[in-house]
Amino acid sequence: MFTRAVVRPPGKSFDGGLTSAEMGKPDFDVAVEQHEAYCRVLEECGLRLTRLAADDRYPDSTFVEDTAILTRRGAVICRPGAVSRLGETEEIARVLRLDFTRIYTIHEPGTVDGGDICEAGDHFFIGVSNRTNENGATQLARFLAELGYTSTLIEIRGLSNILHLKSGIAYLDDSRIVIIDELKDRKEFSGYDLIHVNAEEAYAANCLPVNDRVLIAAGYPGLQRRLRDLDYDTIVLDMSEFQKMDGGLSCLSLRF
Ligand code: CIR
Repeated sequence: MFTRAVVRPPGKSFDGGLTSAEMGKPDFDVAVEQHEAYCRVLEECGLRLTRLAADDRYPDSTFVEDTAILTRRGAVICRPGAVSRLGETEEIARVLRLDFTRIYTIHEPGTVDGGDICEAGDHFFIGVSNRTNENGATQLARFLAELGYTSTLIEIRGLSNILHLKSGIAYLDDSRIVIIDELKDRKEFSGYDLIHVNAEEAYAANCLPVNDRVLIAAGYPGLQRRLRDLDYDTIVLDMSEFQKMDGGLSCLSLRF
């Protein structure tokens, strides 16, 4: 069960962030409203939020997930793969030190974006992407091993349609993984119960289990129906402005 989360609303510079989506500029006011709705839902799921102030120096800083990996046994401060995001970890590290006693840090030349890390019980999938390099992935695997977790590296550099591993998979529970077509035949996922998301709904693969609910982006009825049929209690959230900046539901919080 999660009891806490760290969030940060988008700042005025939000539309200057990195993106590959050709969906137009995000509307700042709508983004702030969508973020607030997201925060309310996390609270409804029982989480107490640490709300950081918006930080205009870092346009992508609302995507706090990329700055750290939080586990029950300790935290790892990331070293984001985009130069413009490197400074985001400073304040996150300060905040996490208040709650975590075991904290590791990814060091140069390693890079790790939290969006590439998918926790699946006591196992972690680590995406090696254009943001998370092999050096960073290997450092992280070592830290996780010291914390008593196993991990597997998943190569995703050949996939042009996802930024991070978690853009394409979400671990629900009971060995169940929501997964896009491009990843469903990877041997690393062969022991799991896979819920395929078709190409038109690929964005929805980044859904987010929070305690006994599953948050899902609005506009993806196929996945929503599948989850409901499997008895998941879903909450639908409009994510349009974050999607324009390549962000999804998981990116907007650090849960623990
Ligand atoms: C970036 O390119 O870094 C941001 N515009 C989006 C980050 C999304 N984060 C995530 O998927 N965990």
